[in-house]
Amino acid sequence: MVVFTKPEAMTSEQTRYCPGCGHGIATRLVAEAIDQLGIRETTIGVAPVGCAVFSYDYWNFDVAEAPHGRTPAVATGIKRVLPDHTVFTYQGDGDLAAIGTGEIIHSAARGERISVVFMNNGVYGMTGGQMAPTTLMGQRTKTTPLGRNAAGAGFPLKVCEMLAPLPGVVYLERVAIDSPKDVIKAKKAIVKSFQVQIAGLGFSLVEILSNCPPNWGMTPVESMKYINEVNKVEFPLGVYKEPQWNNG
Ligand SMILES: Cc1ncc(C[n+]2csc(CCOP(=O)(O)OP(=O)(O)O)c2C)c(N)n1
Ligand code: SF4
Repeated sequence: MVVFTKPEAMTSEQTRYCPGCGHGIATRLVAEAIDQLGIRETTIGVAPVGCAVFSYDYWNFDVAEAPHGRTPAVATGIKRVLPDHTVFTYQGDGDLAAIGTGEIIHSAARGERISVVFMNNGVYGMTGGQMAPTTLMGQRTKTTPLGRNAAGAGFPLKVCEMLAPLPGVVYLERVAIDSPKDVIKAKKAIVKSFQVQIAGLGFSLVEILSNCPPNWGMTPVESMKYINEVNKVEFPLGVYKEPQWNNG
């Protein structure tokens, strides 16, 4: 009896994500979702700049690479040229919520029929753990060594809450990857986001609360506990916009 196999939508490449990094979990969930829907031959991912970029080595389907933050713009172009394909972006919080804020807001405002998988780990992971727009109040990072304070660095950006009022946005959910129950929910949300796109409904985004153990100065286990006890308080999980399936 086979109990565990590699998804067809993943290659055999060895991971370069750090041990315990949530990118490893989410990269696999995307592949499992694509296998579940049987859309591997018609899916195109868009990888960003940041640790999320490594995903293109691990996925066994077409993936384009975008300049930093321009990920939704590249996905928009691909989707408009190939409307029958399932097109998604896989972005960190530096890519999506800092340098790429304009791209994500305007893609959402236009109601582009793309899916976005948004990895919120609260820091710029690849470049060594600088503050991101999603860094928590008081959180120590390389650029906020005394902890983020409002006077100097403002408040965390809430992407789901920010995009929810836009009429072109049809589905928004915030999930996490710190427990088996949350991982199952995260996969369901990714599947739903692809289904929304296949049904032609409009823009959707799944925000995943993730970790960055080396830059948080924690072990993988401590970082998972931190997501549960701290991150989920600032970023409540849940559906921020439910799709209306008969609107298509
Ligand atoms: C135009 C441009 N500016 C800055 C950089 C440097 N840079 C590389 S990755 C990165 C931040 C990535 O952080 P995030 O999107 O949160 O992804 P993570 O690594 O945490 O997954 C930055 C600023 C770059 N590559 N290109
Ligand atoms: S630096 Fe952080 S985000 Fe990047 S692979 Fe390592 S743990 Fe993951």
